[in-house]
Amino acid sequence: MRKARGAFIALALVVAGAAAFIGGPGSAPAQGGGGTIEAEVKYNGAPVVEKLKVNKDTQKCGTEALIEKIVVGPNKGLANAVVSVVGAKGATTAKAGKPVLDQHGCKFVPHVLAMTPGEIDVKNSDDILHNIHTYSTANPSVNKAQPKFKKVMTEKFDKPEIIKVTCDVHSWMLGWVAVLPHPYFGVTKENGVTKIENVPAGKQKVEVWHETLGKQEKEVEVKAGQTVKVGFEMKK
Ligand SMILES: [Cu+2]
Repeated sequence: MRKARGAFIALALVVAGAAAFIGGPGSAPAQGGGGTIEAEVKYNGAPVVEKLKVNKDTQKCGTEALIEKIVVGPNKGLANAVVSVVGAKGATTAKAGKPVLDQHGCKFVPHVLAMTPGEIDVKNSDDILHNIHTYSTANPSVNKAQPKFKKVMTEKFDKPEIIKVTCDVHSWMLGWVAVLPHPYFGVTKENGVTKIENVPAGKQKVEVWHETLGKQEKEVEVKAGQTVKVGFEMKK
């Protein structure tokens, strides 16, 4: 009993000391001890872009649609890959700002969008009729016309999953929305790179997902205030 009380007092002193340190003059609030993951995703192959003749709404859509299945940058960087920390715990805060999926030039922009659960604005910048059709299983499926006068429709994706999005008016239109349970994610640009910031320190599993090349996983050690680099090479 005596021993336990002694331990309690010691603990109380430590806690008080830590509190004094955190709250001390000039000390910045702790950032949760997070680090940065810089992921570089490469693809050692040729880009895959299919072309399709368009004969509908050509004044907005053009006469040729590009279906970009594998977009590769000049240094073999793979674009449109979602990089996320699997099972990351800690902050449950959503990313700032409502995500926007635009329909512009009869394409979904961005082609791959990642978000935390919640609302998304689906825009129609084209002045023609589009239709939003989602292939989801965890979230209710959306299949709605978006006439030209309906500039924005707000939808809600509450459950984490990767959702395929199409438009039934323009068969080639294809987009992806990755709903992730935490804010630790990024989507690669044409250099194949994305950075994930404020990731809780410790061993973390990093996952890459690409619409045609599938998934890969690697473990990294995240250190507070530091950047850890991790490289992936996706294969067919
Ligand atoms: Cu459309």
